[in-house]
Amino acid sequence: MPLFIVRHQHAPENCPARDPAMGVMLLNHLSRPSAARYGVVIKAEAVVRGAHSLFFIAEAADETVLQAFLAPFRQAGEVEVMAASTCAEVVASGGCDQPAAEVSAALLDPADACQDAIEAGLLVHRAYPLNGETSVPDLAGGAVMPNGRFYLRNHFDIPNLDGERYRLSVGGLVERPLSLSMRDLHNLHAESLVVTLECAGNGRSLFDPAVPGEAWGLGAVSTAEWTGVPLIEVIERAGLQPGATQLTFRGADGGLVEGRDAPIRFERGLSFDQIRETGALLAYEMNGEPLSPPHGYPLRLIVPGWYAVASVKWLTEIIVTDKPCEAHYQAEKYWYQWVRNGRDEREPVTLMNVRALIASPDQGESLPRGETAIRGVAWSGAGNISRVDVSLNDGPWREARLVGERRSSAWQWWELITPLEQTGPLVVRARGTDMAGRTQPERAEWNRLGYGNNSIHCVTAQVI
Ligand SMILES: Nc1nc2c(c(=O)[nH]1)N[C@H]1C(S)=C(S)[C@@H](COP(=O)(O)O)O[C@H]1N2
Ligand SMILES: [Mo]
Repeated sequence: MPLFIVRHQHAPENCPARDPAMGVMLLNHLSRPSAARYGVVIKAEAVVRGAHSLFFIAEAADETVLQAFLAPFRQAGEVEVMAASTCAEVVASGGCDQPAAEVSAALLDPADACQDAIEAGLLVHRAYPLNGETSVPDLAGGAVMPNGRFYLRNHFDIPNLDGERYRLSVGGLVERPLSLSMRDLHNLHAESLVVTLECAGNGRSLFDPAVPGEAWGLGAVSTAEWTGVPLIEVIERAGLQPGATQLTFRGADGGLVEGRDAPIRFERGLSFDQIRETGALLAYEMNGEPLSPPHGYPLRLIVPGWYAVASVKWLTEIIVTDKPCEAHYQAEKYWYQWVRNGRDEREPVTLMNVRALIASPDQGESLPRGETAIRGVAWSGAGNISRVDVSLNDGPWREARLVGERRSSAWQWWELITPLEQTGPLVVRARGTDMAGRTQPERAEWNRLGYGNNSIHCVTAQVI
């Protein structure tokens, strides 16, 4: 509903509140239930002290509806009605002087999505497309991340799909093309997997020299329990034609991108071997709830172990082919591009690098002397975490304790309890190692698009 700011001003000698009966009448008129009878929603109201002016913020279907409600205030003085926007709307539309963007029913209102993300505690980087990261201390919550605080990475507007009318189509080199409703998918064998998703650009802002792209800090990572249908089962139902080796996954979102003339859809590809190795899932639930629109409602792919770009949201089509996918986000983005010995080298972004993050203490936090717990999470796409080592003030690496269940494809909790005797700065570093024997470098190798930054995390706290 449209938003308005109303200002009511009266002459000091006519202050209606001086007359108790009149004051109470206006107070009742302004109450939520009374406003609701006029079709007006009052968000907040306040009087400027000593200035005989009242402001309030209200929603109404249009200005006429609001004006009808305002009659008693017009009798008591003047009334001014100003069309207004929420702060999120102004940011999403690109400034105070920009008209509010018209949002088609097929899309989620970007201002609402942004407002929800901010209220849930995400650190929003951009309102359009909506990108926000989880705060690093929040990584040390429960075993999974609450859905509202799970980071968000979008390349385009967020589709607002209708789950009732939704169909997943499976076509291309198959024997029986499929068109599956959500009900069909719910009737197939369901599986739940706890999987950590990390954006390949997580930590990008820490590359030096700076690289283009979303300037993520370290919170573009979160873990959830995903429920859905193993992808391989759906593919087996469709049956493969000879020569079929590859899959393209197409999302409902799209738009214009650099280097392509026509609008594209968000697409990624995997080979059959890759879907078998990863145990990819067609997920419809996140932590026991239906996916929310920003996380891919009603269906997304989850590719355990891979950087999250592979986990296509709002999945509407699976196309079986005999050639690798050549989509923009497959062929032009998500490649490591290194300059090694003066020569260009490149490699596609696939499995997540091994990485440990320190959730507590937080950067700049003050810690009392005495025993303290250094805590965090660690994960790798290539296997379980085998150890996490912690170093304090450049001292020797000490092995932290791994806490909780060991799950492949989900982060591992770790902690080190240690006494802090000296006051002053405390430099904490943490380094993860996985079962495949991979460990973290002091400084990850710089690459043009800023992917896979798994430099050792370092936090400086103060012991007081
Ligand atoms: N359809 C679609 N799927 C997508 C994306 C997207 O923009 N569109 N972004 C990808 C990237 S780069 C990441 S990091 C993850 C983010 O998932 P989340 O927003 O649920 O955290 O979704 C991936 N899947
Ligand atoms: Mo990403």
